[in-house]
Amino acid sequence: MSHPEPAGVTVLGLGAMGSALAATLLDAGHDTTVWNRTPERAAALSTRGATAAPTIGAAVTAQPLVVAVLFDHASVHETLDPVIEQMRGSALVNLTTTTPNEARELATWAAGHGVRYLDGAIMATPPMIGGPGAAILYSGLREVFDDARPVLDRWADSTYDGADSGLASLFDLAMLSGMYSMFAGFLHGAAMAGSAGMSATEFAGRATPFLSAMTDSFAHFASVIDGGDYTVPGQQSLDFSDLSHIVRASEEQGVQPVPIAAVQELIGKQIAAGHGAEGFARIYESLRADSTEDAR
Ligand code: FVH
Repeated sequence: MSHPEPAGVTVLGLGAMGSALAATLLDAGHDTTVWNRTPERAAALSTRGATAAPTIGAAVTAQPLVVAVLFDHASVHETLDPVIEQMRGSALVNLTTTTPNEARELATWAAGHGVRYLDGAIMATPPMIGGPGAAILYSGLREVFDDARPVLDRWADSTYDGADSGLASLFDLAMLSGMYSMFAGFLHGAAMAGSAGMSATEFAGRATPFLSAMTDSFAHFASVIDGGDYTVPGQQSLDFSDLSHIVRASEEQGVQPVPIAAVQELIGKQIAAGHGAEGFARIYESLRADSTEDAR
């Protein structure tokens, strides 16, 4: 049985992430063309077998699949605006972090020049690329996802989230929002314990098992939200969840209560609107996009 040749790919942007993606392709035998605004950054990959394109025009015409791993939305336009007409008929997979609307703008712009666009959001650090635990979300043209799948799967677990090009970015940033809020909560706790002399290392050792166990609550909150009934039995009520004592304790210790005060504010609004007997998950109603709540 014959196996198809690994597809040729151009990688634009050789920062930490672009270099990791290109190196993984080279290791897997793909014909890989690379380009970077600062050309010196292509040297290490050239040694490993990549072709360093001398110009952006040469880069985008060298292969039928072009992958952009640049800094931000503006840098994608700055790089590709001058050569977009040369890309007519190509597929562009953009792994540069953007907002959902920026991704949609790029999809419309690309389509206007006959370029088939797929947006991607990387949920991994550069050393994770090509190994277990790496995930990349995609949205946009399904045909690009399907055609490029043998390339995409070299890097990470690939998930297609739909035709709306903004969805990969949206789901990525939603998860990062959860992550950073959790990190801020941990750091606030470390500052509270630190006010009594506990090292952050000791606090991390003690907090990690507790916080990990608490993530089991996500599924319970989710079923209450999706069921739309915050009065179902077995929930911790908003009245019971009053966090003003944690805010006070933080202030007493001279620690800024900002992260926990933000949560307490959401709880307080729901209680003031008459929902104190309902479950903690009800603060979702203050946050969600199409909320008509007075407790916003
Ligand atoms: N590194 C990570 O852990 C995260 C994981 C999640 C996804 N991000 C996003 O991936 C994009 C690239 O990230 P990176 O880590 O490779 O970033 P840098 O090492 O800073 O490299 C940036 C590259 O972008 C080039 N660049 C910047 N501005 C421009 C521009 N105006 N025109 C052309 N190229 C530009 C830069 O080139 P140079 O400075 O070497 O000349 C680098 O190649 C990013 O969206 C992350 O959010 C990574």
